[in-house]
Amino acid sequence: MKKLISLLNSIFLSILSFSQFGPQNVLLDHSSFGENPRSISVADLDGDTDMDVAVAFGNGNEVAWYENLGSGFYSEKKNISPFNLANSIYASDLDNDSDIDLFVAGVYGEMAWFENDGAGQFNQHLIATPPISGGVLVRAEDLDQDGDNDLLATSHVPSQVLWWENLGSGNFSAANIFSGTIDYPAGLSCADLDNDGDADVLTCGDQDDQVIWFENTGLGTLPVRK
Ligand SMILES: [Ca+2]
Ligand SMILES: [Ca+2]
Ligand SMILES: [Ca+2]
Ligand SMILES: [Ca+2]
Repeated sequence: MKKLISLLNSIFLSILSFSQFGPQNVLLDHSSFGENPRSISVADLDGDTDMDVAVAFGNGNEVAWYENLGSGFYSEKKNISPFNLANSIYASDLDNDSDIDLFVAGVYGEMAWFENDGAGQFNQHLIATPPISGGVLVRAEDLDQDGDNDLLATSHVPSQVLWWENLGSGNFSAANIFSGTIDYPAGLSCADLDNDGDADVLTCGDQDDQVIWFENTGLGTLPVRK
């Protein structure tokens, strides 16, 4: 029995050792300059199979990325574009050409997607938004299951969850607003929560202590709050 316990202990410890982390590595250390990085998203932005890092800078008023140089070493910051009070960034292929584009929102609701030329050079396209502001968060997911990634956002004022259908060729519909309300949505995530094959949407209320999800009810219909 003692041998068995000892064996189990050593297996447990060896599993633990695989999940430990080394010291932190620094991509950016310009804290004295107040660039205020607020959001990150990781994807292969230059198509060389390694993971690069895109960053939204709030007070820096810009979006930028860091190229993975291999083995976890990163380039200096590569500027993509000025962006007023950039608050949230999400990497996803938005024009279905197999390279990873960027979806960005500012604190006051400005939104744009940045078309990747495949090598990490980006071209900005503005997205028409209703008057939303305050801690805007963004994400992209194929909500209507037509093979392209649609856009999602939350805003504080008014407190809303919204989505834009991807119409193809880099065009998006007007904003659709989810039914139901939540006070100051402060998180945004997607996953198939009811195992019916489509992506559902989760958020949480900063001011009303709620974590909720919206069931995706299928093609062309608004999700239903759970
Ligand atoms: Ca890369
Ligand atoms: Ca693309
Ligand atoms: Ca879609
Ligand atoms: Ca589902």
